[in-house]
Amino acid sequence: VKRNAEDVKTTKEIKFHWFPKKIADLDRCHHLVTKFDPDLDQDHPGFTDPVYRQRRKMIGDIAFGYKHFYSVSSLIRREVYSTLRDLYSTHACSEYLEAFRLLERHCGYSPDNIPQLEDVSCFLRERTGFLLRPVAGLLSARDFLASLAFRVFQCTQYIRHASSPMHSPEPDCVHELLGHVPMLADRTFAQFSQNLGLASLGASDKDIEKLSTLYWFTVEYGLCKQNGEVRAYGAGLLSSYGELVHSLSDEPEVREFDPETAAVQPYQDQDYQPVYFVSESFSDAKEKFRAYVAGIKRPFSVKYDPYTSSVEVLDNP
Ligand code: HBI
Ligand code: FE
Repeated sequence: VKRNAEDVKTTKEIKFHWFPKKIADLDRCHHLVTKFDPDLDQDHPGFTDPVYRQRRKMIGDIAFGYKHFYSVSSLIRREVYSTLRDLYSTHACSEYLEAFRLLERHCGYSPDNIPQLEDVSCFLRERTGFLLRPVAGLLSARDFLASLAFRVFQCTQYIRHASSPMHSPEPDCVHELLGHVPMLADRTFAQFSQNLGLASLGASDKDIEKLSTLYWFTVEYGLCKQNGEVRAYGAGLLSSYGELVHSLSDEPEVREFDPETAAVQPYQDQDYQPVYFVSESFSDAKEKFRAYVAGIKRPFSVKYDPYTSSVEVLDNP
């Protein structure tokens, strides 16, 4: 057992061991004893089995790398959560608001808590069959879109840097949990997301680029009409106080959603969007998207089988 010199402190003449003062300090309580270790103990049944020892090492590394999740991020989180929450009732679409209420009631959404990925994933599975899986950062558009085909959303788990609580250049757990998750709990929106994913499978680089731009102007920055008002449903808007306000002000240009146009509209990932697209409803967006996809050329078509979570590839006649 290795201990650092600083682990033994001195007060007056009495020496005492360092000990954990808060739950996150348990990250430092990770010293293993070497007894019964499959790498070191020749009598261990796995000692002569390199495959077993390799697997144990992998599992062990995950445990060693584990960090207590809440403490560092809860302050940033409280500030962002409360600030955004105040805007939702006037800026978010009704589908978002309904899911958000449920997430607060059943899933540990609150200013002081970061819910566990697994709890949120179970919630989504019951609502729409979407699952969350952890991802380490920004994925290629092709890989990211492909996962949507299986109703899997690749979800980052780290939080933005504390020096910039209201903005993150890359997706972080605030963006995923406050932006994407509530919308993925809506059936029509979930189907729309999966359709985007299915359209991307095996598509040309050029079509991936277009689908990715469509994703940008709908899933990330989409607006929709509700009871004569314009509301936000895009995750990039619902997770950014500044842009959420900007998008519903009279500064930006707002156009009617049309996939052909949105797929080639240049977009801005460094600043607020100058242009947004507004849909009549999700069903309307879904139908328009269906027509758009029919125009994408692939030498095959795909059919999703929900019983086996797999796609069937059919050759075009
Ligand atoms: N990767 N992890 C992650 N999260 C996203 O939201 C994401 C991504 N890669 C690409 C992407 N989004 C979009 O910009 C589209 O290209 C699909
Ligand atoms: Fe996103």
